[in-house]
Amino acid sequence: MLRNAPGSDRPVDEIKSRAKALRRHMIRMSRHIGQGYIAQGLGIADVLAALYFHELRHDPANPAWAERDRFLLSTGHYSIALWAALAEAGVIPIDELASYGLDESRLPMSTLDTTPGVEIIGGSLGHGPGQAVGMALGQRLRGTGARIFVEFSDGELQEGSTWEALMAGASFGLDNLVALVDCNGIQADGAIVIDIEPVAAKLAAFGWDAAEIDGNDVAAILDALHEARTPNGRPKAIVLRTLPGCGVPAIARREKAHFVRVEPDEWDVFARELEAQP
Ligand SMILES: Cc1ncc(C[n+]2csc(CCOP(=O)(O)OP(=O)(O)O)c2C)c(N)n1
Ligand SMILES: [Mg+2]
Repeated sequence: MLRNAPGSDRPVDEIKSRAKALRRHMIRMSRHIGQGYIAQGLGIADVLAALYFHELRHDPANPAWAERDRFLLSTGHYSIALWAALAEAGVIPIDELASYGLDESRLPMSTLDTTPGVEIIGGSLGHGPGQAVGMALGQRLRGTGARIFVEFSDGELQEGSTWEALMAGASFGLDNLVALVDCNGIQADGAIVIDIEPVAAKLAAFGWDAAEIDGNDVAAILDALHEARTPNGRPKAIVLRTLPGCGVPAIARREKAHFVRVEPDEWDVFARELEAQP
C-alpha cells in the first residue's frame, strides 16, 4: 500500500497529533537510560511527522520498495526522532523503541543503515548532503520519479563537504532533491561557533530554491513541502528554525540541550508538560 501520495490536502491537525505521538515515544524511549539526544528529537518532530504522514511516498510494509522517496537523516545523533517516526509509521514495532541506546539494539543513538527504513549511516557529520545528491541523480537517471529528502544541521553548515554537495545539487539541476536544514541554534557544547547566516540567502546564491520557516509550525512545514514539489530544474531547500526541546518546556529551557541527562523524578514532569501542550 502506498501512503501519503503528494497532492492530498494539508492535514494540519492530523500531523500535529502525529508529532505529539512522536514526542511521546521519545520521552518514553530515553526514560529507561536516563539520557539521550532528546532535545533535537523534540525539535525535529514536526518535520518528521509531516514527512512520514503526508509528504513521503513510501510503503511501511515494504521499506525497501525501489521507487520509494528517500529520507536521509544526516545528523545520525537525531536517531531518536527517526526511530519514533519509523515506529509510528509501522516500519518497526513500537515495542522495540524500549531498546533505544542499549547494547545490540537495532535502534542505537546514532543511525545504522541495517535498521529497516534507514537509508544511510549517520554519525560522521557532513556526509548526508553528498549522499543525497548521488541518490537524487541516480533516481533521475533511472526515471523512477522518486524524490530525496535530506536533513542536515546548522553544525554541518560549517563543513566544506556540505557546500560541495549543495553546489553539485544545483549544478545537476536536481529538482527531485529537498534539503531540510535544521537550524536549531546549537552545536554540541553551546551556540553556533562560526557565523553561518544568512543561511537561506547563501543557499539561494548556490542555486537552490530556498525558503525559511518556523520548523515547529506544522502548517508552514506542509506549505513549504508543497512548494518544494515544483519541477523547475532547481533543488529545494527549507531552512527550519527549530527549538531544541520543543513541546517540553523543561527541556527547551535547558542551557545545555545537546545531550540531555535526566534525573529519575524529571520524567513525569516532561510527560505532563508534553500532554499539557495544545
Ligand atoms: C565529522 C564529525 N565531527 C564531529 C562530530 C562530533 N559531534 C557530534 S554531534 C556534534 C554537534 C554538531 O552540531 P549540530 O549538528 O548542529 O548538532 P546539535 O548540537 O544541534 O545536535 C558534533 C560536533 C561528528 N559526529 N562528526
Ligand atoms: Mg545544531
